[in-house]
Amino acid sequence: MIFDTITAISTPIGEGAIGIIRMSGPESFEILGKIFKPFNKNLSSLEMRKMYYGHIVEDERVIDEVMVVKLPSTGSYTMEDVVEINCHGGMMPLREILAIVLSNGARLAEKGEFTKRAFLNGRIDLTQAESVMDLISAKTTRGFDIAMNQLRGYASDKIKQYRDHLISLMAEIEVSIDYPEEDIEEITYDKIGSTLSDMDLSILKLIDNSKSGKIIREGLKTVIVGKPNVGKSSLMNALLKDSRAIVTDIPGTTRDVIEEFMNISGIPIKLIDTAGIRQTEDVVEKIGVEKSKQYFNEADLIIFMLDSSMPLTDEDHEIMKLVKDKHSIVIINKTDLESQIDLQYINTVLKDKCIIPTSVQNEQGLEALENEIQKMVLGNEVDVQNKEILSNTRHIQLLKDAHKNIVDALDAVKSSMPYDFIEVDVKNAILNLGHITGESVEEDLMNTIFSNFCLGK
Ligand SMILES: Nc1nc2c(ncn2[C@@H]2O[C@H](COP(=O)(O)OP(=O)(O)OP(=O)(O)O)[C@@H](O)[C@H]2O)c(=O)[nH]1
Ligand SMILES: [Mg+2]
Repeated sequence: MIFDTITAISTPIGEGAIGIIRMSGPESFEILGKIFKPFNKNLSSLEMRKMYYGHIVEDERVIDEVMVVKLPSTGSYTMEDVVEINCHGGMMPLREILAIVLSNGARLAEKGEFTKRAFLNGRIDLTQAESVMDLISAKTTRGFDIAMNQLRGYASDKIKQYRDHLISLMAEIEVSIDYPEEDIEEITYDKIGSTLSDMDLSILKLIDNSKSGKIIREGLKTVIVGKPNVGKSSLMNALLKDSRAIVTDIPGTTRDVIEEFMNISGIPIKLIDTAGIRQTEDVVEKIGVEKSKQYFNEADLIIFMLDSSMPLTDEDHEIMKLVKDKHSIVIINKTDLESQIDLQYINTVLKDKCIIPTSVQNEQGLEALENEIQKMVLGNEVDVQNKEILSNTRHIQLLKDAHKNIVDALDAVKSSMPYDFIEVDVKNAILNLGHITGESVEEDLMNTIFSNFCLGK
């Protein structure tokens, strides 16, 4: 494939010691030749993969002192000729040099275009390309490890292996349909069934592993709910060790939703403090309460807070009903005050929940809460060392789709449907798996994926 030459500033915006401008494409070296004056060297003598000191010049005017490196297409990120210009950090040198590169024939790269080229030129598959973005945005070391394993292609290998199995199965089925009279070993329902059952089990296992992968990548959405004034914002602040949310003794203090990330043993927790749920006529608070309910529904985990210093109210009862069927932890707060709450009742109604007494004010019970959250996430033993783990929602959904195709195919086998029917499901499974690694990928999907990247990557 022939491409034009793209360029972008590859370091973050803002002041820094150095900044890097990158070019990739067939004209990279030629453009460099027009704008770079190496110190004590001839341009033609510059070797690949070596850094050279010199000046970026425009019409004899020196723009900046730089270090420059040329990377050949055989060993670059994009598999094209690449030039990296290390200049002084800060917006002025970076912008000026970028403008010069552009005026000498390069085009400004779109978001993610360098990585897209690596994909299009076959250096990495789509799963690996997407993991590059995960690496950049990883919030904890566990998230980083998963993304790194993905970049190394462990998950892709597994998916490709499944896909290859299905392709050979399909080939066998097809031969039986097309050449029934030929003297070849005939495929049987038993054989198709056993191949598909094996596949069914391994894909289910991968889906199961990946549940924790998604949490580690995106954070466990943890929503603190409760009636007004129980101490939700105080808990948020205590867990973050920061006065992030406003705390007062006035019920209805929090009106908007506050979100912050925290890290519990490498699990990113997206902690969400919400407005206390109650009936209210206040227009602003009402919107806040509606939002709380919406977040409640989308939560991975609910922290339901009660105030031990007062008897249960209608609001508590209402929330309790909602919490029952949710993944949740119950916090009985303000245990430093005299207890007025009916603990026995709570223990009965929420008997299968973990109930933790706390005094957020005295920092009591917080450790127990953190331990419980950790146990809940790692409970189904996320083996992060497990290298074959998918963490990206798009991948997991496609894997689930492929799994559904296989279950359908198995059903067709069990009811001895004609081979054509089975073949359709197998074919769809192959397509869905191919979408994960990019073996079969449409243009617009590809564009959507790469547009999520940052500029210059
Ligand atoms: N005695 C005692 N007071 C607490 C404790 N935790 C929080 N409070 C107090 O309870 C009051 C309400 O705390 P907030 O954290 O604002 O409560 P909230 O649930 O966010 O309230 P809304 O935002 O109005 O829904 C404040 O005066 C806190 O200082 C505790 O463990 N013990
Ligand atoms: Mg609050």
